[in-house]
Amino acid sequence: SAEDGSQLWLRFPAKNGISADKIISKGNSPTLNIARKELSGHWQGQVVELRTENKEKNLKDGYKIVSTPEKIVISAGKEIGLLYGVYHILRLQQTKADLSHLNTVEKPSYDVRVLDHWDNLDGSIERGYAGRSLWKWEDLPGKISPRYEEYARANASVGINSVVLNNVNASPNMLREDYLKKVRVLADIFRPYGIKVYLSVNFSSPKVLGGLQNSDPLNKDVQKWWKDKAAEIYRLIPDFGGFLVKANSEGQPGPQDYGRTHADGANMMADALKPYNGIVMWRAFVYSPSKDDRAKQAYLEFVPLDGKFRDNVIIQIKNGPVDFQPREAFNPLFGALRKTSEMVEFQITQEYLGFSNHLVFLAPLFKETLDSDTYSDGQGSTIAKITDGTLRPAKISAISAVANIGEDTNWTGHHFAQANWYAFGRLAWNHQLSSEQIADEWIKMTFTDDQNFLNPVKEIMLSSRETAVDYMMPLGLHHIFAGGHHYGPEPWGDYKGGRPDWSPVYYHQADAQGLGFNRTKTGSNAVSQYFPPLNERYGNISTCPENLILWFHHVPWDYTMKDGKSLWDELCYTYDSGVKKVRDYQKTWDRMEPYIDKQRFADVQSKLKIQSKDAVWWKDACLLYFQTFSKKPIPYDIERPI
Ligand code: GCW
Repeated sequence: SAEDGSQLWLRFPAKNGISADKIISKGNSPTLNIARKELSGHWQGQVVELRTENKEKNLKDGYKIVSTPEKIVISAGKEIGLLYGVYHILRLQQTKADLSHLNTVEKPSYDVRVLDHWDNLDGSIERGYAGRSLWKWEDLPGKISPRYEEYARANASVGINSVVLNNVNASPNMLREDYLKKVRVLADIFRPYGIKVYLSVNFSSPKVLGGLQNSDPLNKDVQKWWKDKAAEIYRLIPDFGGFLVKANSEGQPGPQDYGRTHADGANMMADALKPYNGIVMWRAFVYSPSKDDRAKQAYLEFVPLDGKFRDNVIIQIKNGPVDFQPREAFNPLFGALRKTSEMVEFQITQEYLGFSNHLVFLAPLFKETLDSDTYSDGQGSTIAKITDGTLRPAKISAISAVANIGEDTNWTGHHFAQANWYAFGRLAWNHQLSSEQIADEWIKMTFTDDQNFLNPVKEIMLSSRETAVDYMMPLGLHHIFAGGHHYGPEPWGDYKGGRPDWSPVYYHQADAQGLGFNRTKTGSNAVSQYFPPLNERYGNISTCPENLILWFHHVPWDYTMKDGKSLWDELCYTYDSGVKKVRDYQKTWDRMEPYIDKQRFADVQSKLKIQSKDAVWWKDACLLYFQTFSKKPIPYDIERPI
C-alpha cells in the first residue's frame, strides 16, 4: 500500500496508462513486453514509439529519447535500452517534468552495475538490517515469491544489471547442483529485466564439494574441476555473469594456502569462465593481524601482481583502505594498478552507519570517492575516470555495492534507506549526477513534490552523512565501533587476546600527547602509497584536510585547528554539532506530518528518536573516554554528558 513503503520509488499511477494502439513497437520479446506493460499500465502522455536500431549499438545499454507534444521516440541498440528508456520517461512523468520537447542521449558510465548480496543459504544476511533474505532457498526451485520479479523491476528502473546472490563469505554448497537449479529460476526471472546473476564462490570448493585432495590453483585436477563446474553452470544459465571471490581474507581460504598468489587463483577461475564470457571479480579486501598498518596491506599485496591478471578479471576494491567507515581516505590502490581493471565496492547496507535506524543518505559518500583525484595520471585522475574506462581503456568497467535489501515490507528497514539503493543505481548509470539531483527525484517519486516537504527533507538528506560523521567519528577517526556488531561506540575496546587489528584503540591511538593514527613517514608511512602531490599533502599536518587529520596524523590535544580551536575543543564541538543536527532533523520532520501518509511519517519519526539518542550516546561515550587522555574540560556551552 502507499503507506507501507513496499512500492519503493515506483509509485506510478495505477493501471490507467495509454491504450495499446498508442504504443508503436515491433517484436515480441519478454523485455519488450515488460516495456509495453509499463507503458499501458502507467504512461499517461503522448504516443510512444520504441525502436531498436543498429546505429545505436554504441550506446551499449543506453538509449535516445526525442519527443514532440504528440509523440515520444525511444531508440536503443538493445531492447534493454528501450526498457531503461521507458523507466526514464516514467520517472520524468512522476517528477512532473516537461515531456514535450525531450532530446536526450543516455549511456551508462559502467557496463557492469552490481548489487552484492551478503545473503547466506540459511536465510540470514551478514550485516543485513531489513529482515531475512529475499531468496527462499528452501522453497526454490518450485515455489516462486512474487518479490523476485518486483526486485528485478526495481533494479531495472535504476539501471542495475548484475546481482551477486550470496555472501562473499561463501558456502561451498552454493555450487551444488541442487542449488544451481534454484539459481537458474532466479536468473530466468531476472533476465527480461536485463539482470545477470553472479555467485560468490568459496575457494576451497574443489576440495570440500568435489572431494579433491586440495584446491591448489596449479593442480590440474582443480583446474578441471572449475572448468567442469563452469560448463555445468552455463548449461543451466547461458548468460551467467561470473564469480565474486573473497580469498585469503578474514579466514577465508585462498591461493595463498598453497603458496600461490591472488593472480594464480583469479586466473584459474577466469580461464574456466572465459569460453562463456564470464568474469571474475576478485576482492582486494585483504589484511591480516600483526603485519603492517591494515590500511596499507591491500596495496602491498596487489601492486606487485599488476599485469599478471587475465583480462576477464577485475579487482574489486572497497572505497577506503580499512572498511566502509563513515569517512575514510580513498583506497590508494585506485590508479595504482595500471594494467588491471579496477572497480569500486561500496556498502549500501549501513554496517557502520547506524544499521537501518539512522537516516544517512549515501550519495555524498559515493560521490566523494568517485570524485577523488588520485593523480595517478596527473591532475584529474579521479576514481570515476579510472574505473569507467575514460583514463585507461578498462577491459571491464564495473561498479558494485553491498545491498541493504531484505524481506521487510519496505525492503530496506528504514524508508530513507531505499534512497541509498536508488542512489547507487543512479550513480552506477551516471556518475555525473549530483547528490542533490538524486535526492530531489527520489523524494518526488517516493513521497511528494510539494515544496514544503521537498526542500526541508532534501536538506536533511544532503547533510545527513556529514552529520553522522560528526556524532560518530569526526576529523578522520575510524573504527571505534563496538566489537562484532558495529552498532554503538566502544573506543576503549582493546582485544589484546584476540585480534589487535580489530581493536578500536589500535585505530585512534589516544594517549596523553594526542589522538589519531600516524600514517606519515614517522609512522606507518601509508601516505607513501598515494601519488604526488597527495603523499605530501596528506603527510603534512598543515596541509592535510582536517576531515582526515586523525586518519593520517597523531595530533597533539592542544594543536591549533584552522578555526583557532584546540583539537580537543574542536572534537567536543563537532560531536555536539552532530547531536544538534539530528535534533533539528526531528523538529523538521515533525513539521512534515501534513504532507505524507501517517504510517511512513510515524515510522521515520520513531527512527529519528533512536538516531538522536544514539548520537548522544556516541558523543558522551567518545568524549568521556578521550577525556581520560586529554585531561581537559568539556566546554560549558556543550550539552553535559549524561
Ligand atoms: O565489513 C566487513 C564486515 C564483514 C564482511 C567483511 C567483508 C562479509 O564486518 O562482515 O564479511 O567486511 O567485506 O568481507
